[in-house]
Amino acid sequence: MNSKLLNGNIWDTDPELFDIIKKEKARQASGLEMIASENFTSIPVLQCLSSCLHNKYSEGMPNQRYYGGNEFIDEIEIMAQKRSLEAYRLKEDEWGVNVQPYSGSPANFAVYTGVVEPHGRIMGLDLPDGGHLTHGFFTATKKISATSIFFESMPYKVDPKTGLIDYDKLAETARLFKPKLIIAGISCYSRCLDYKRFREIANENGAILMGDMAHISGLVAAGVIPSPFEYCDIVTTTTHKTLRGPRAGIIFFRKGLKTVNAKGEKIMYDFENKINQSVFPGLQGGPHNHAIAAIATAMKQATLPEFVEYQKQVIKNAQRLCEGLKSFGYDIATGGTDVHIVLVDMRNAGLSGARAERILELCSIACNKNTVPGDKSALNPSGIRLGTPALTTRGLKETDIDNVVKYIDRALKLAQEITKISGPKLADFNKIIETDDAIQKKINALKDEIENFSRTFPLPGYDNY
Ligand code: DSN
Repeated sequence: MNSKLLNGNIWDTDPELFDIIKKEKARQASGLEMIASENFTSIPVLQCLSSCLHNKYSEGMPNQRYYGGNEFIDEIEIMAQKRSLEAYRLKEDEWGVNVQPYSGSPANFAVYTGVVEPHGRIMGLDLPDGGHLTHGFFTATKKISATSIFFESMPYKVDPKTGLIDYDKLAETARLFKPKLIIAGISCYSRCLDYKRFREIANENGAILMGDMAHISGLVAAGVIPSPFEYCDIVTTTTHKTLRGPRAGIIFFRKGLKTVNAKGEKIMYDFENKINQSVFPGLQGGPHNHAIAAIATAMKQATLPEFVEYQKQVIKNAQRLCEGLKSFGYDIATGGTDVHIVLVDMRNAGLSGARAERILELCSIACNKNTVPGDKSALNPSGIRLGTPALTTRGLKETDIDNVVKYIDRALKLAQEITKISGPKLADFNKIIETDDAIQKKINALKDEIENFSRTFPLPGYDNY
C-alpha cells in the first residue's frame, strides 16, 4: 500500500475530481450564499472531518463498545456530549444528549422510533407552512416522508393572513387528534416559537413536546432568541446551520426526576435508553467519529463571546435585509423576522418562486424557492427563502446587506423584464434566458458585479478547496 496512486494527495491522484472541488470552492467564494440552512464552517471543524477519526468503528456508547481500540474515541464522544450540554447551559443531571445521529432527519426519526409506538400520532408544522419533511409531511395523494408512513401525522398550520402559527387551531386539533408527540420546530418560519404555548397544548393532551431547533441552534446557543430547552422534553438539531459545525445531528432528552405523583412516588423520565437504543442499534451503525469530534469543537466555539456577536449580527443582517426589501416594495411573510430567515412573497412582484430563484442563481445569488402562507401547492411556490448565516460568517454587516438588497432587486427586475417577453410559462422564461442575447448580456453584467463584490469578503476554510 505504498503506491503514491493509492495514498498521495487528491490533487496528484485524482486531478479530475479535484478540479471539480476547486470549481465549487470558486463558486462559493464568488457567489452570495443566501440559503438559510447553509453556512461556512470553521477550519477546526474541517480538520476534525478529515482526520484519522474517520477510520474507526465504535458502535455502542462510550465505554460500552462493540469494537476494541476505542479509548480515545470514547474520550472524544464524552467531550462532545459534555460540551453540547455546556453550550446550551444544561445540567448533566437534568439533560442527556446523544451526539451520534448522522444528521437532522435521522435524529428526528430516531426520536419517533424511540418514544412513539409504530403508527403512533405525531403533530408538526405542515411543510408548505414552514415545517420540515420529517415533521410528518404527506399530501392528498402520497405519504411523502417516512415519518408519515410509519407514524400517523396531523399537521398544524399558519394563519394564511398573518403567516403566524395558529396556536388556537393547533390546540383545537390536538384535542381531537390526541398526539403522542408534538413537534415545535421549523424549516422556514421567521418568527420565534411560543414554546410555553406548545407546552400547555402538550400537557393538555399528555403529549411529549419535541423541539426541532435545527435552523436556530446557533441563535439558541448564543442566547439571542428564546430557548426550546425551557419547555421541551426532547430537543433535536442539526449542527451545520446557524451553529456552523459539521453536517451531523444531535438529540437532547430530559432525564432524572419528572414529577412526584399524588401518592408521593417519584416519576422519572425514561427517554435516555429509548433514544440511545433507537439511534443504535435501532437505526444506525457505526457513529461518524470525525463528525462527533467536529461537534465537540463547534460546541466549544459556541460558548465564546465572538460567537454571540456573530449570532447577533446574523439577526441584525436578516432584519436589515427585510427592511431593505420592503423599501423596494417586496412583501415579507409575517412582515419581518426575529431570526436568520427572510421569506419573500413574490406574488405582488408578478414573479413565482421558481423564476426568482433562477434569476438570482444566474446572478450568483443562491437561495431557494419556498411556499409562502396561502400557497396551495408546494410544487409551484410563490416565494423565496433567504438567510443571512453564511453571509455573516464572511463578515457582511448591515451596510453590505444594503448592497445585497440592491443586487437582489436588480436581478428580480430583470426577471420581471423577461416575464414580460416570455409570458406566464416557466419553460418560455427559461428559453428567453438561454436564447436572448440582450438579456444574457444584462444577466452576465450583473453577475460580474455581484461576484466582484462577493470576492471582497474572505471565505473561511482551506485556501483552495
Ligand atoms: N434542508 C434543510 C433546509 O434547507 O431547511 C432542512 O433540513
